[in-house]
Amino acid sequence: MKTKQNYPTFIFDLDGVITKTEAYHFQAWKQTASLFDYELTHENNEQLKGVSRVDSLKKILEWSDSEISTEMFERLLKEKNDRYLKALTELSEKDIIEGVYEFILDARNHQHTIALYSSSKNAEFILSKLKIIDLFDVRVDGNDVTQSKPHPEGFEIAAKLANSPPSKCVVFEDSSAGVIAANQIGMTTVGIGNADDLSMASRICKNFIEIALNDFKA
Ligand code: B16
Ligand code: MG
Repeated sequence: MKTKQNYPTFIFDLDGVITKTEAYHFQAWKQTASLFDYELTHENNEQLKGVSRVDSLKKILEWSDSEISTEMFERLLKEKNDRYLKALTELSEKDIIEGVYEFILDARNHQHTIALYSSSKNAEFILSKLKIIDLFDVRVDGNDVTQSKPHPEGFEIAAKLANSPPSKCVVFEDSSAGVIAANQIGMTTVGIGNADDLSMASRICKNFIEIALNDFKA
């Protein structure tokens, strides 16, 4: 990929930054947790944001003090994902979070490289439903990594594919796991959402209405 040396590369998270699929994950996991008589709370859900499907189920088992066989583990992962995908049936471009599409277009017009790093193995499917898959020069998702957020592997891969040093990458994340991961390798982090959960981000914004391309001028 051609380097655009003078401009930071923007790396976007998907769930919670580009579209609000987090509520669907929460509903689907709630049902899984209820099998263990465990009521999944919003605090629990904050800790599941950005975390892979496998690691999410491990956390639920830990919280509910439960142990299950490998077969059951695989079955619950599949059932959760089936519920989640069913909830996404009607997902469309109307579900893109306010301001983010316009920001990406503006950034593309100003020669910024646009990358995605999502922990989701459904990322390509979701981007297609939102009809924005072509906006990304680089896409990394849960299928490309061996270790999920808060490990920085996915951000390292995205930076490499974008031909950009981590210090020249700006990451937009709604999860503390994602912010921790990107901070670890010296990327600039912009937390999108609740300030309490994202206090380690370089900057925190409620949404993209509060963000302008000029904020990232070198
Ligand atoms: P899937 P992100 C993450 O996406 C979600 O925040 C997290 O809740 C989910 O468990 C994870 O993807 C895996 O998703 O089950 O679809 O593979 O926020 O990194 O875009
Ligand atoms: Mg997210």
